[in-house]
Amino acid sequence: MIDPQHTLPYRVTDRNLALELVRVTEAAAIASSRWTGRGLKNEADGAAVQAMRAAFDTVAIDGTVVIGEGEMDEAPMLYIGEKVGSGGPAMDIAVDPLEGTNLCAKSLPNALTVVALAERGKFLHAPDIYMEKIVVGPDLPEGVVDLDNTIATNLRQLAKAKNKDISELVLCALDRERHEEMIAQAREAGARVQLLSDGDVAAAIAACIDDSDVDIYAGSGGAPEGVLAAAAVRCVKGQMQGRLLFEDDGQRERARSMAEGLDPSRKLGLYDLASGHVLFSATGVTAGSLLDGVRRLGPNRAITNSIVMRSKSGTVRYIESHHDFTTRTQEPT
Ligand code: VTB
Ligand code: MG
Ligand code: MG
Repeated sequence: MIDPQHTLPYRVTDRNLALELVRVTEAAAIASSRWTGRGLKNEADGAAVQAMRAAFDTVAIDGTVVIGEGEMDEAPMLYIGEKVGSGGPAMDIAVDPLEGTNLCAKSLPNALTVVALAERGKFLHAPDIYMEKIVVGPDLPEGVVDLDNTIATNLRQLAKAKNKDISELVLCALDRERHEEMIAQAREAGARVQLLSDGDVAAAIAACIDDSDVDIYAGSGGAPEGVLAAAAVRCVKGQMQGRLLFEDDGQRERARSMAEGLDPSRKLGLYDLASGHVLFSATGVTAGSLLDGVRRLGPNRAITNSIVMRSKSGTVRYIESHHDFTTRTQEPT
């Protein structure tokens, strides 16, 4: 039910919104899936952005993009500060319309479309720089891992808390030169290392999910992706820390002006990244360990798989949707 005066408490509306959000990530996934494996990452990204932007028009919120495609002058749609939604409760929106553009272009696993929503002011307004991140799953002692520890210490403490041998632990990290030392130290400590070419939002979620083989995600990736990952980690009650990595004073100043009161140089806890009630939705574009990709059944039908979560209830829904394009004038692009 839409409340025209927006007087209903947030708790009434947020349930419905979670399921509205999945339509947004589904639309983006269907659109970008037409570019899977075609080596054209910008086209794939553009299709996702356009579809996601259009899908937001029907979501009953007064939304403001805080993590988006860039500044107003550099992004035509879903730019930071853009208003989206058809009216309703004031919400902040974090998006990555195609998380893993290269994964989609190369038809590699785990390309996702991602949206997170929170009440106004609850997401860190992270600039597009790198963030050092560490993520582990739920039901572990608070502080079992810490960005200030060496990776070997973190692995040792995690192994103890999980009652496992270090050799049974899997650390997931982006395959980048900047992680060489961390990877070497993790292997030296006895852990296994799973290297990804891209896509650390999926990796952060994998670290929190029981039936994945990942025990810990660590390393540096995009700060916007860090906020999206934090939204997901909140929903599944995992632990996460982040630290923005500034390359110069200009970046530091920018982060300060965006971060609204928070000292952006310090180690950030999960709630510094995403607080309040958080909703999260992601849809698979290419098949991966977390979600199946978009499957096309002829020209007029497709199946999508999504994960939709709310921090308040802790419910994690896997939604398989069967789409029939003949009932629309056009495929939801
Ligand atoms: C990171 C990571 C993303 O791109 O932003 C990465 O967070 C870019 O890192 O998940 P490099 O600059 O080292 O290539 C992704 O992997 C995909 O957007
Ligand atoms: Mg993107
Ligand atoms: Mg991304």
